[in-house]
Amino acid sequence: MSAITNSPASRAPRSFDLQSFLVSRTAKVNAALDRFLPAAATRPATIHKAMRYSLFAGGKRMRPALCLAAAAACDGRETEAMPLACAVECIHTYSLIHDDLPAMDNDDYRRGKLTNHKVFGEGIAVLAGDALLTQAFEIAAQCKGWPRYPHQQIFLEIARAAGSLQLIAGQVADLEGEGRKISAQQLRYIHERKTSALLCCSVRLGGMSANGTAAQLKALTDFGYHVGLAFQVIDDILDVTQTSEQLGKTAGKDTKAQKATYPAIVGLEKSRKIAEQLTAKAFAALKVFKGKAVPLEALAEFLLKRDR
Ligand code: GRG
Repeated sequence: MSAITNSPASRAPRSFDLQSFLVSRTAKVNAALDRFLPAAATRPATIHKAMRYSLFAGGKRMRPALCLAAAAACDGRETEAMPLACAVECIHTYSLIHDDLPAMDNDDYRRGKLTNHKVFGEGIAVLAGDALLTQAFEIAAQCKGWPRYPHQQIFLEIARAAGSLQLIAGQVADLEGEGRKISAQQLRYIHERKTSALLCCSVRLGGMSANGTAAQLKALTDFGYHVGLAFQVIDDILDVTQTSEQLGKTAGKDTKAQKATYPAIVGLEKSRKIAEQLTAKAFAALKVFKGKAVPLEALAEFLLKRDR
């Protein structure tokens, strides 16, 4: 990945080095997650090994990066956003472990490694997912709480994004849509919940950790919603254009499972256009930050152009 350049489609200034930002923030997030989680040898060791196996399997850490960048856009301190960035990554990892189970997407590879149930067995994989979901709330409880956003508000934010009206609703609709012809509108419903809700929650939590104003939170919501939708369109494109080695998970699964995706419904070219349009909307939402949201802009652009 190279530093952002000033091509017409590129919004972040040349001086911003996204690669350094991602490398340094990933290292900080990994160190914090390591502190927050029980050590691998803590009894019962199997579950702590299984939780750590998937958490440290090499995810891109996009949700924590978005959370920290959103805090910076609102003049917040990254150290205060860190528990929330880690909480979101725990929820994301839990959802991946459960999604890979034979009862759901039935995948053998994730993040370039064997899936959790392939290594630890299905029972422990279910429990590792459950434990990471619960761990997220324990970690979030360690945030300091802010005048506009006390702990209750923070918990509500996370619970709603991960709950049966958002993340789980998206997964239910995804499961029920397999092998069926669904409309672009129904597909949008799935993407809003399965993908966009947690990405949106990540930036909102970053803003909350900076005690952001209602106007700032509204802008972050708008940004997160559109980046989240673009993220899933790109994910669907990568599923049909990249190899399993490049993705670190089984490529071509959507076609095989007869899943509705943007490439399947509108074709690859139109799908790319849609992802660009969604990213442009995300950029537009950042206007209120008057140049202080450069890392968020760079992340949105990176997510649009990513190849894995
Ligand atoms: C099981 C409740 C439950 C939900 C599962 C995560 C999920 C919902 C399904 C997995 C498949 C999928 C396409 C999810 C949409 C979100 C997404 C694209 C996840 C992958 O996120 P990345 O690319 O993964 O950020 P890494 O591994 O880099 O963290």
